Parts: sequence; C-alpha cells; structure tokens
Amino acid sequence: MTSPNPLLDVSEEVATALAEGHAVVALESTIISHGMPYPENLKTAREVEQVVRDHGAVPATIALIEGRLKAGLDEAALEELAKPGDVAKASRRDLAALVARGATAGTTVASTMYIAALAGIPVFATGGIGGVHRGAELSFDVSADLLELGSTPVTVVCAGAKSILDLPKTLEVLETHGVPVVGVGTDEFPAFFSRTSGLPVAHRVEDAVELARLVAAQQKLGLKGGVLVANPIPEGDALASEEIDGIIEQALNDADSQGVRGKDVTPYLLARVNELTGGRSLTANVALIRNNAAFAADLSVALSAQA
Ligand code: PSU
Ligand code: MN
Repeated sequence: MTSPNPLLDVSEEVATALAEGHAVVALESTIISHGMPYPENLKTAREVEQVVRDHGAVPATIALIEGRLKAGLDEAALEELAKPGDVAKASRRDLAALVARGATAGTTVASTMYIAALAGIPVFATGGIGGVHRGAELSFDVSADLLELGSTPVTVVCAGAKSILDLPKTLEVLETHGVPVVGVGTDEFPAFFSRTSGLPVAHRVEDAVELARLVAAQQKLGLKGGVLVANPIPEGDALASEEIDGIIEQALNDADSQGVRGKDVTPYLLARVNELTGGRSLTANVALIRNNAAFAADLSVALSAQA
C-alpha cells in the first residue's frame, strides 16, 4: 500500500476506506498512554473504535510505534500504548526527535491532527483538548493543540476542555488563531464533565449534516485551520460542577506543591482527578469519548455523502 509520507504507515483498512471515499475517523492516543489508567484505557480504546464502526466509519487510531507514524493500529500496538511502561507523550515538537530515535509514543491532539492531515483524514474525535493553563500569564503554558487547530485543516470533535484549564483564555486564544468553535445543540462551550461553562461559543449547529456544510465551507474558503466542535457530555453522564470543582482545585494545588511543570502538567492533573473522584470521573470520561466518536463518525459519513 503506498503511503502519502515515507515515515507514515496507513493501515490497509484505513487506506482502502480513504481511497474509496468512505468515512474515516482519526482517534488520538495520548488519551490511552497518559489520559487514563490501565486497563480501562485499553478497554476504552477498543470500545471507541467499535462505536466509530457502529456509526458507519472506519477508525484510524494514530500513534508513533517504534519510530513510525501510524494511522490505524493493530491490537498489539494498542496494548503497547496502554500498558504502563516506556511510552512517550508526543506533541508536535516531539515528533522529529521521537521518530529519529525509534520511540513509541501516544500522540496528543496537536500531533494527531498533524498526522491525520498527512494521511488525508479530515475528522478526528477526542475527549478534551489541551488549552491555556491557569496561571499562563506567568507560566506561558499554552497547549500546542490550540496552535495546531489554527493551522491544520482537521475537524476535532471534543467535549470542551476540563476546568483544570483557564477556559475563557482558551477561547480567546482559539479566536486569535481563527478557529471556529462550534457548539452541537448548545450555545455554550462545555466543560468536559459538565455540559455548561457559562462561556458562549461563536457558532452552533444542531446535527452532523449541518456541521458538514460548515466544514465544507471552511475548506472551500481556503481557510487552512481546523474546526473545533464542542459536543457536550450526555446529560445522564454529566457530573455536578460543585462536585468536580473542588476536586480540580485540589489537583491543581497538588501539582503546584509537587512542582509539576511542562508536558507533565496535563497527565498529572488527569491522573489526580481520576484518583480523587474514585473513578467517577473516568466513567464520565468514557461516556463522553464514546459520544464524540459517534458524532465524529456521523460527521464523516455526512462529509463523504456531500463529496
Ligand atoms: N485533556 C483531557 N484528556 C487528555 C488530554 C487532555 O481531558 O487525554 C491529552 C490530549 O492528548 C491533549 C493533551 O492533546 O493531553 C494536551 O497536553 P498538553 O496540555 O501538554 O498540551
Ligand atoms: Mn503545556
């Protein structure tokens, strides 16, 4: 199978689907390697792929395996990423170094978008994106995810961002980079575990077909960046913000007193929130990823039908 890039392996199933114009959904893998504990991460990765299939699209989980970029993973690769061990976290700035040394890594939203675009996959589902960290006015800690959204033409379906981040600043930076943030059936940017944040989104669609028209217009306009789709967690799975807010405050305090910095901040906070909620946040996390995978598949099907 010919690949669009000499460092990228596109699985046969994904390559065939793309060649035939069928729907494909990219999935990230930092969520597997650094976002959830084992073995729930492996179970979720498999389930999310199945949800994409159930909605008529082919899943393409993206990662770095022994120095090769991959779009579409086999079972052994999924297990390698999920098991605790020597798996790196690859954001955009890490890709070249990790490829050069033949490393295995989970890819963040930023690097997954980049690889999805290389592979020719325009739709990508995740849980939550990285953003502007609280205190960024001093730390300058702004996720590369936001810049990638400004420059790479991939539509990312997420459930908003966790309030471990500064959500108003995150939306400001997205605006600066010209990223359309589109609510699905909502006028508010969702806060991952809860459906609301009190912050408005610029645009709203009611369903995947309406969103497909917006995405097609973005492409036809020649706007190079991505579209950020904010799909709220299903009502029955949402956590009360009073419950989660205190836990997030505690996790942030712990990160601070432990001196956690740089690329370790997000994985630390995710793990700490999971611990402090005794797994309740994990259940919500799984529910919203499934919901995003289903919607991304519907979008991908709608885009294929339009083409
Ligand atoms: N937020 C979550 N779950 C995640 C991540 C963020 O709720 O798994 C992961 C994603 O892979 C995201 C990355 O792209 O963390 C952002 O890391 P950083 O803040 O270091 O850019
Ligand atoms: Mn950071």
